[in-house]
Amino acid sequence: MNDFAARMDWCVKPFNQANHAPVAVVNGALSRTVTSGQTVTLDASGSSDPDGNALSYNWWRYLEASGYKGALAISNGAGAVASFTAPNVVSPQTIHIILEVKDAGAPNLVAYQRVVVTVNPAGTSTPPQMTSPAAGTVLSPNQTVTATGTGTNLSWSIDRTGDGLGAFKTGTGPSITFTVPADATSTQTIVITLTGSGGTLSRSYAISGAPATVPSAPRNLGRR
Ligand SMILES: [Ca+2]
Repeated sequence: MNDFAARMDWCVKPFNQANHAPVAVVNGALSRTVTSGQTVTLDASGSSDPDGNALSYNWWRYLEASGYKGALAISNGAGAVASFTAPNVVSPQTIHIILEVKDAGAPNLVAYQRVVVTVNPAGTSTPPQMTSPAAGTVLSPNQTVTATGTGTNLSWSIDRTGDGLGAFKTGTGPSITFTVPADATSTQTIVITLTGSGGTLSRSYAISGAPATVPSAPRNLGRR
């Protein structure tokens, strides 16, 4: 009703005597992703009013729209800058926060914004991804291969199956370079295992039949 009353005032009063709605501004993204335990800052200090009215603020959770229904304490919820601690969740959950900015005009007018916060469980990260070599790549004996991946705290383990040995190369970081064993055969595979904070990923690569480089031993030895 206040909107309607204000509109009636616009018809009969000059601009400087009618009240106009404030402008609600949220500093930062309206859609955010955080981790449990992280502090989420809600900052509406950039809000304004065309009439220069004093502003009052109210931050509240829109429970019906929120996936997370548990307890949530918004600190300084009646201030321009409020905050809350992202709650513990076991799977990603959304929290919808509504900002109400009310002016001190007559009649009072209110403007709104919505911030959608997605809370991810603590202790999980994005699963690692292997960007090269592409799945299905066939490797050759003696070939130098650089494997690359994305994720956090990456470590690598390169194994040739069928040789009864463990990994022939290990390393850490976003990439690793190794050489396919010269005596690798097509009955074996190269298994690249990438481990990161978010999980472990293994991929097998076939080995082509013929060695890329012929071993340097004289070939006529043993001939009869
Ligand atoms: Ca106003």
